[in-house]
Parts: sequence; structure tokens; C-alpha cells
Amino acid sequence: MSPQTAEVTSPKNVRHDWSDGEIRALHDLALTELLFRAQAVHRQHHAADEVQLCTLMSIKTGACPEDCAYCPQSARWNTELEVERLLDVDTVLDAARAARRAGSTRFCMGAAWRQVKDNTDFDSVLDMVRGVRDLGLEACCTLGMLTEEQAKKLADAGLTAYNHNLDTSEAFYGEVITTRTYDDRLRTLGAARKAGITLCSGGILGMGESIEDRIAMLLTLASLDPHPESVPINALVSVPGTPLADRPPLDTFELVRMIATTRLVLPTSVVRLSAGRTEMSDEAQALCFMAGANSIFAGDKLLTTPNPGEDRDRALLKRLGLRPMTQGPTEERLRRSGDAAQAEA
Ligand code: SAM
Ligand code: DTB
Ligand code: SF4
Repeated sequence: MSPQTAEVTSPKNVRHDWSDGEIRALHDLALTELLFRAQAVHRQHHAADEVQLCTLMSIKTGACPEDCAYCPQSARWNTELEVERLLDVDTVLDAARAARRAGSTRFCMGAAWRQVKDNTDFDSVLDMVRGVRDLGLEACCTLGMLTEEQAKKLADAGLTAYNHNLDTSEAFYGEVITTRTYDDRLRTLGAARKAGITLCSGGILGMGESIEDRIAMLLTLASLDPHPESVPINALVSVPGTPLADRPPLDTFELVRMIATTRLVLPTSVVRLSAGRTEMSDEAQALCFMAGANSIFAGDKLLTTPNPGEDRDRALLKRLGLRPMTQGPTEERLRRSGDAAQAEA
């Protein structure tokens, strides 16, 4: 059995039968109690002082046919974004090498596509994946919808994870995106999982969704078996020109509650404090780490919007006494489940 096939077995003590009432009750605990419980669960499965650094790169930017209301890359909104066709493989691998030098253990490549097409661009992405893996980094891609055959090709190239966010609840989804359905999203996640690729799937807070919507999204994520190994929690970056440009900023404690609740219902997943950190204080980020977040995006850019940058993050981690992980945790998990499978054989 290959390590990636072995991963498709749920670890023990992880629940897939949460109810929305149970999740809501956790979410609404006194913040002190919620943080205490989340920290206890975090320590059962993760090192308390380690944070994974990941680097994002937009490998194809803008002119996307989808109508995601939050996204600066949709062709429907006038966001003055510079459109860029697919970057060449060497440019991407140079960036991956720089990311590794700066301490990242995962390199995530994002393309503003509705779906992957079987063409030379996809062949280049497969070369990028092989190149990133050869550097010893975890490789993640987010390329839109995938067929099972395309997922298999990505798996064969060595892809560690596929990012495809549910973004919000099924009920609120149509308020944000009309050009694809929640089921389309779940189908792509299923295709990636079937190919043996680990899943990265989470959401965005602050788009006007209710607390019920946030809980419903967590319930859907926690119902997946196995759970997504990686769960990004993004605070909306409100970009001028998008329909969500004028959303008020997310309340820090609402973010912290969601991170802690995510940690409790998805105990073994890496919880990523993703977009929106530029607007957050060091104290807010510290609370997110206390709540169970154990990964951030490093570098001064996310896909198209600003991120705090190396200097500020180095200072933040130093101030908090946190260490960047030296090995990708998903990689380690795949290796361990592969070893266990071999021992059983
Ligand atoms: N086109 C692919 C897709 O939609 O799956 C991949 C790229 S897309 C930019 C990746 C994710 O970035 C989205 O699913 C969304 O969760 C997140 N994202 C995009 N714009 C954002 C924003 N303004 N604020 C926070 N997150 C955002
Ligand atoms: C995720 O959940 N957040 C990242 C990554 N996965 C691909 C993307 C955030 C994008 C923020 C808006 C931008 O920079 O364009
Ligand atoms: Fe396109 Fe992805 Fe942005 Fe939606 S989130 S507009 S699919 S790049």
C-alpha cells in the first residue's frame, strides 16, 4: 500500500458524527473555557509551540470566469488587477527555492481557473508539482474543479494536498457564488481524495454569513471521512471593486471562536490562520495560536493581496516563542501511515 492510500483511513478518536447543536454549544462557550478546551485538544495531536510556514504563489492570475463575490481575480469585477497567464516552470521553482530558504515547508500554487483543462498548461503544472516535491517541500495546488483523471495525474506527480475551499455553508453559498454549486465543490474534494491526495478545505469569515452558516460549514467539513488534513480559516480581505468591498471588518473574538471550534471538531487537522493577517494585531494572532491555529502563510503576498511579510512574522513568532516547523506535518503523517501499513503487511 502506498503511503497516500494508507492515509485514507481515519485516525482513531476522531468523530464524523457531530451535530450542529453540539458544535454551536462549543462555539458559544465562555471564551476562556473554549480556549482551554481547544488548547487541551491541540496538545493531544500537535506540538504546542510549532507553526507551519507555507508560501503561496499565484501561478495564473485574474480573468477568472467565476463570480465569487469576494475574489479580486473574477473577470466580472473591476479590481484593477494585472492579469497574468500561466507562469513558466522555472519561475515557479525559483520562488519555491526562495520559500524553502525562508523557512516554508509547504508551497501552494494557485490558478484563477474555473476548472483544470487537459492542455499544455496542465502539463506545466504537473512539472511544477514534481519540481516542488523534488525540493523536499509539501506541494499544494488550488486550480478549481478537477476530474478524477486529472486528480490521478496530480497524485502521480506527487501532489501532497489539493486546496478547494467550501468557503461557507451550503445555504449561504448562493449569496456568494452562482456559477457553481456546493455539490460541485464536494465532488472535486471527492476526486482528490479518491486519487490519494490529502485535502485542504476551509472557508472565509466576514462575508455577511451568520454564525449558523459558520457552524454548518464546520459540520460539513467534520462529516468528511477522513477529515481534511488542512483547514484554512480566512478572514475576508475586502478588495475595492468586488461586491464585498464594503463589508465591515471581522470581530477578532468571532475569528478566535471559529478557530477554537475548528480545532475541537477537526482535532488532527492543521488549522491555518490564512488571509486577513495584515489587518490583525500581534495579540489577535497570538489568541488564534492559543485557539489551535498552527500554520500561517509566509511572505509579503498571498495570491494577489498583501500579507505581513517575513520581518513582521519573524518578530511575531520570536515574541511569542513559537518555532517554524522544520518538516511538513502532512508529509510526516503520510510517512507514518505508510510505515504502519508496511508493518501490518
Ligand atoms: N480558482 C480556484 C478556486 O476558487 O478554488 C483557486 C484559487 S481561489 C483564489 C482560492 C481561495 O482563496 C478561495 O476559495 C477563497 O477561499 C480564497 N480567497 C479568495 N479571495 C479571497 C479574499 N478576498 N479574502 C479571503 N479569501 C479569499
Ligand atoms: C486559502 O484558503 N487561502 C489562500 C489559499 N487558500 C489559496 C488564498 C487567500 C487569497 C486571498 C486573496 C488574494 O490574495 O487574492
Ligand atoms: Fe476564480 Fe477561484 Fe477567484 Fe472564484 S475564488 S473568482 S474560482 S480564482
